[in-house]
Amino acid sequence: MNNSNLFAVLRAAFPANLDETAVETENGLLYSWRDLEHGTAMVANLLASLNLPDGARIAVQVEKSVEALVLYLATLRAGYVFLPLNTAYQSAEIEYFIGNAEPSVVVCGSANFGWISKIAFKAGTQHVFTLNDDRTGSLLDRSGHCSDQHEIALRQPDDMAAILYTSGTTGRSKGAMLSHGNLTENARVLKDYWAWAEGDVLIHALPIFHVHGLFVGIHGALINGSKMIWLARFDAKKVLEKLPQATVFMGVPTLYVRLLAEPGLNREACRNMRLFIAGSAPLLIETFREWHQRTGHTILERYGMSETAMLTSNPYQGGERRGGTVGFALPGVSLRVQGDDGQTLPPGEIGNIEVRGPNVFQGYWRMPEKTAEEFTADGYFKTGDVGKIDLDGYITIVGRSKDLIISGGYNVYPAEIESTINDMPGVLESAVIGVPHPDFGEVGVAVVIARPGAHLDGAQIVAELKAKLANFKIPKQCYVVDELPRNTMGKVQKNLLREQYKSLFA
Ligand code: MLC
Ligand code: AMP
Repeated sequence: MNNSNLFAVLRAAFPANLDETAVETENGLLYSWRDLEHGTAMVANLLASLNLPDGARIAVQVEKSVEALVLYLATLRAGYVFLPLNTAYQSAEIEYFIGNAEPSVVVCGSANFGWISKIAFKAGTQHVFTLNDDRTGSLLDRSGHCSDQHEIALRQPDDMAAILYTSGTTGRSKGAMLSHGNLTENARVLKDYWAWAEGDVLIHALPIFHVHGLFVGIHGALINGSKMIWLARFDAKKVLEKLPQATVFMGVPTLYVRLLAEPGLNREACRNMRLFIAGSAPLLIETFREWHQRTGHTILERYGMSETAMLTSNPYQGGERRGGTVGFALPGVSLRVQGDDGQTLPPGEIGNIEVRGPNVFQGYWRMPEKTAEEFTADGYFKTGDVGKIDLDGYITIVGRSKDLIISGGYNVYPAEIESTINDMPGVLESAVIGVPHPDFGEVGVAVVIARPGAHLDGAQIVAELKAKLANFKIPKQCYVVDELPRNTMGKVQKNLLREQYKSLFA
């Protein structure tokens, strides 16, 4: 029987010589393909020995390391569902994810074991392991006793491989369920579209708890049997140092902005590079142009989402990479722009982007009504992005119908920040808006009204938020004002606030 397990597909692409280097860390540690094969087998055997139920979730909040990569691959290999969590999440956020997903296994850093295990055991999790970025922790201790031989679990294309939580414009975060088929299909399409070839080397400098670093980066390299240069976190100087040994780089726009600030970024530094890919947030045309001037390379911008993996891409070859656009729908993806009346709009007109294809997710975890709301009657997923398709077929994203800020490639939902601020004593109401920022592209700014007689301090509100929410969600400024601009219906006019504060960081 054909095994549709994504790990089986990636494993089949390992080079014949397993002694070659698969991953090289910034400290010069070398992991061979055999290390990946044996390491994933050992961790998969550990998971298999736990007698977990079918479809068990393995929730992971750990610092980036090659062992964390092995844990991801081992989870696929054993046929369980990987649930990555941003290391910036604080206890209330973790409590929600663990309570909602009910993982059988939680893996966290040793330093967080105390509070995370308490949350996990309360939610019914049976096993909590630790994994640190210095190759220590109970996960490795325990799997060290397991066999390095493991038969890859049989999976069907529709079986779940991962759950990625995405925040919502209303209510709590939703877990997007992605199947082995969704991820395999996307990885195969991108391998061809971006012409991955023998000898490619990827600089992997993104976090591995979101689509970009976890799927596009890792699957892209592995399905081509390509080596990765593995950086624990993005550091412009380190990337620059590694560029001559690499051929492919992927980043959110902030990474390109920071690289451009390095005087050493020039044609010579990029002499062996084949491809620079950007996505997760809009790439400014200035960045696109300056990159071309400095390096001679044209950044390839693409567009995707947690619910769909990659949807569109500028061409690698056979066409122009057009700055300001996200290119064409990928092979197999149907993309249309709809008017508010549900009719497909002609080229050039701006409307809601809807998509269909084998990469589109299976639905939101235990939220059938939410899932139904986000699909049209004819099976298209409503992305919440607003855009247009020009006469040549290039797609441009012009905005979002969802109230969302994308800061340094991370999504921040104003509704979540506002409700946290509104729960603070003395607060009557708040509005959080996104304003342009030279480094992060966009950042949040909070505008707050106090209850009559209450005295509020913006800095104090920010300090309180820091204790409750992931750091990237914290507004960079908080203003206490007397009133918010409203329309005749009484609704806060965020567009006017955005206009008022747009030059704050210019
Ligand atoms: C860090 N900070 C941020 C931030 N990242 N603020 C706003 N937005 C961000 N993204 C703040 C911290 O709160 C902290 O503030 C200060 O910056 C330093 O923190 P740090 O952790 O040291 O920052 P740094 O390492 O410089 O991180 C910046 C970054 C990182 C750009 C490297 O944010 C990053 O890796 N972004 C990539 C996100 C990503 O992978 N997105 C893909 C999503 S997938 P203070 O006040 O505490 O000092 C997706 C689908 C698709 O969207 O299409 O790909
Ligand atoms: P996430 O929910 O983190 O997966 O974020 C997905 C969102 O990121 C999309 O719905 C878009 O709004 C945005 N996005 C991703 N790639 C791009 C891009 N190239 N240009 C503009 N927005 C993008």
